[in-house]
Amino acid sequence: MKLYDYWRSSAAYRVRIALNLKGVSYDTVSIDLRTGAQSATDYKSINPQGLVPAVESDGKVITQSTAIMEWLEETRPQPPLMPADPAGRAAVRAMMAVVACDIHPLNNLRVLNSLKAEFGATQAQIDAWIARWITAGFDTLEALIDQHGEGFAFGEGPTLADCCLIPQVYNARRFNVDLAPWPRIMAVDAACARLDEFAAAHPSRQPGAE
Ligand SMILES: N[C@@H](CCC(=O)N[C@@H](CS)C(=O)NCC(=O)O)C(=O)O
Repeated sequence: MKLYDYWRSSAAYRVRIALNLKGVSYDTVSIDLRTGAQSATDYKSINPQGLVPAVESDGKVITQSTAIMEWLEETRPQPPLMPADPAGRAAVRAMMAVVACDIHPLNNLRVLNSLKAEFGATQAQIDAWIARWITAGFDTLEALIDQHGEGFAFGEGPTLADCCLIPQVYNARRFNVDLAPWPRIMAVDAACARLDEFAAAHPSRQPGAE
């Protein structure tokens, strides 16, 4: 399996965690977002959207991190990263969506570049924008973890909710967002950091990391 990856991409980081938890070995193809490699013709022939991650397996390409993780769960059910019951699965998907639909897309590189280039936003305004959407999403996740978490975001073991949450916590730290208001998220982050599968997926341990 090939993962089209970038060390600091939080969407790719989600997939790295899920691959590690499933025990799937893979080769990394690094797409350097700093040089615009994601928009090059050769990469766009893999992912027409020009975003990482993408996965190539048995001649098929799969894009979008949540689709990749759900595909992994369906094709490699052990260990399960989704609860057994439909209501539990819906709760995990809701947490995934808070990160992948309601926080991350607003803070993505192309959005930040557009705020700067088209609307003249200063770095201070960009930082406030990033913190605003992380705060809204983390307030929600804190309440959801209170309802569903028992050590991890949902239940007593890692699920796809943690695969989405932990990279978003990394992004919050990267942009100097104070995490003190969300003690439950912090506790989940600490629990996940103790697992090798999460530690090995950390951006600092990827090829090309600064
Ligand atoms: N919804 C997509 C988001 C992918 C995404 O936005 N990837 C970012 C890195 S985290 C990217 O490739 N950005 C390049 C750009 O904005 O030009 C997913 O979950 O896979």
